[in-house]
Amino acid sequence: MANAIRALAMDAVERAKAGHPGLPLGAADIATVLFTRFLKFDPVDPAWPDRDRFVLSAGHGSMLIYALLYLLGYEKMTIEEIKNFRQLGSLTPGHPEYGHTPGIETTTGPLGQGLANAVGMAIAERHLAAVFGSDVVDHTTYVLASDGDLMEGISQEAIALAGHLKLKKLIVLFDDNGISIDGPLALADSVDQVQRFEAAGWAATRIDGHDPAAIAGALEAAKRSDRPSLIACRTTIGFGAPNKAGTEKAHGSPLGAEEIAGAREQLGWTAPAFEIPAAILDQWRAAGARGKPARLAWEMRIAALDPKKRAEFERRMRGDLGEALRAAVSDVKQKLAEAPKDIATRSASEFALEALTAVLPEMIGGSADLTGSNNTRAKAMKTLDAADYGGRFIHYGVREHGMAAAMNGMALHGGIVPYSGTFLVFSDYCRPAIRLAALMGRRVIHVMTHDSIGLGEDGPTHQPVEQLAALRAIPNLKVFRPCDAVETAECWQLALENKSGPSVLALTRQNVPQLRLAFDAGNRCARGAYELVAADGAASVSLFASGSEVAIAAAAQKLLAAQGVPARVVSVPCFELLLAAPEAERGAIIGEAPIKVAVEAGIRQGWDEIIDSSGTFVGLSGFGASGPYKQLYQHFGITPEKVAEAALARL
Ligand SMILES: Cc1ncc(C[n+]2csc(CCOP(=O)(O)OP(=O)(O)O)c2C)c(N)n1
Repeated sequence: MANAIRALAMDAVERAKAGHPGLPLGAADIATVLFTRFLKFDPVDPAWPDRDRFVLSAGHGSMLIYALLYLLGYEKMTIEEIKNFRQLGSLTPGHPEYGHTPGIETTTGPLGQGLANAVGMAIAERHLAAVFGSDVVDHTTYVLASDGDLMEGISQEAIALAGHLKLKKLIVLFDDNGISIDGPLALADSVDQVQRFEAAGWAATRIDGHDPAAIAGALEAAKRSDRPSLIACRTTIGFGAPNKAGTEKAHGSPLGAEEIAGAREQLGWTAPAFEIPAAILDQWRAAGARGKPARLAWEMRIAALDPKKRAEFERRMRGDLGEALRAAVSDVKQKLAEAPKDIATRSASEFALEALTAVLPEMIGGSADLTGSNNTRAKAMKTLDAADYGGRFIHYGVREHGMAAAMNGMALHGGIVPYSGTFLVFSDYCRPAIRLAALMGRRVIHVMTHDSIGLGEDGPTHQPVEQLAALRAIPNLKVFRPCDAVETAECWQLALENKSGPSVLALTRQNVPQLRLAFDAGNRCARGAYELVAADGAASVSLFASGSEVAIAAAAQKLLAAQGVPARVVSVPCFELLLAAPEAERGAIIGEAPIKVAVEAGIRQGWDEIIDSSGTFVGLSGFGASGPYKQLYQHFGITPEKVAEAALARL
């Protein structure tokens, strides 16, 4: 049965003239034992909520999972798809893509991410089991990880968190083949992975990854463990290839016709390319049918649940927020209209979160050791830890990358809307995971505070300058930078309603005045920008700004008015929404004023889409500095006077 995987992998890579045969050939025995005897799944319903999750963290070995999906009888994975490996539009892209191929749990390829996603999936499982009971949620998350996955720094964050949280239903199978692209691992690495995982609180063992009995024994032990488990499986990369096995030559290129012929002989595989002998295919299909009774039994249990509980579970798995969100946001805005708050937007976010987390139990918050600074913890939230998986706030530790990737895993698992916090400048430490959330279209929300030189004395290492532009460059990511407490509530609503992608909320450390004093029933941020202050008469100047600089623009507008220059102020909390608005609406928001000035305490990049290259930008062109924030704004010339001057200079 394992040789069926091997044959499909070598033949598909050969036909595509590109791909990675080494891992599927080496890990075929591990995968065969796992998928035929342990993994709980049903090809008839790839999205069955209580299925076990399998993450191929080493995404370059994609032919392993494609071969499995075909052999097990996933309807869409036909032999034609296998033949079309790596071709445009096929279900068999170079690296596994979530949302594209049924049966793929997460998009992998950037090494280490899948492993960290799996930690999030395992957290989601424990949490939902605590909330809904093990009758409803009871599954295991399996990972196949390579040397490369374990060399990446993110793996340390992920395994430390998993060990700390005692995620006993997380099992990592390490394809311990001692080979990476450059050659033997010994060129670059001498870590004892078993000891490393043990040090992080895992159960860890080393076995022969070509011995089915040893693989099964280790999996059985792992399933009984009270800790997450690592099974280091000694394998030979390119197993079966007569000359290339055990060498980097098997890693990432077609084996070649001669080597494939030799492998067929060595493996005793006589069937032609892309043909699986009926007896073997039947065995695989029988393995694929194995999970159906478990799925049906689960469906019976769900059907027998208290209807309210069942509806709530199904709502959460669908990711619908219901009416409660709108009412909660409206209530927050009413309160702000009655008693305006001149507070930092991070505090405004906390104010909104108190209301939102109260009505949305699927929100799981957290912070990378900056809870008090990010204001992400609502008072009623209990800590989610090994003693109480039912808690809703995760202390991720100083692990921004692992946190962001675990959040992706929770969002992929379903039933949870993860949000968390760090400083905006450390978005760089989260970026690879944010990019994948955007690529996969998953709803994760990053609260990123201390969003400019406005953080003051911590100085240029902590002052984001290029991060807003860099985040805005990621497709399908929404970057919100609200200007006051009301916009903060509105942006939270938009982030939560953004079901098909991640969002970043860039929030201030320093206080800002509440600029929106009247109650608006509608969400004025929904188009990404809007006229906050109208000009007295036909505007000759449009002032655009985001976040803390909107108040500066509003003050500049008054200075200009005093000089008889009619100017309007446009608040721009979200570029992406503005640029996606229909042209006529976008045009109306941007307006006709001949002079356009943008103000943002960051670099100019990106603003030209709004103010054109002919517009004037008041912001930064280099790093910040250490000092009290008001002095920094003076020092860098981001003041109402300078903004007014810049506009006047253009008249
Ligand atoms: C973050 C990241 N860096 C680099 C790569 C390119 N890359 C793909 S596989 C690989 C290493 C291959 O070694 P290993 O993980 O042991 O896989 P094997 O050779 O056993 O298939 C590298 C560097 C990548 N996919 N992701």
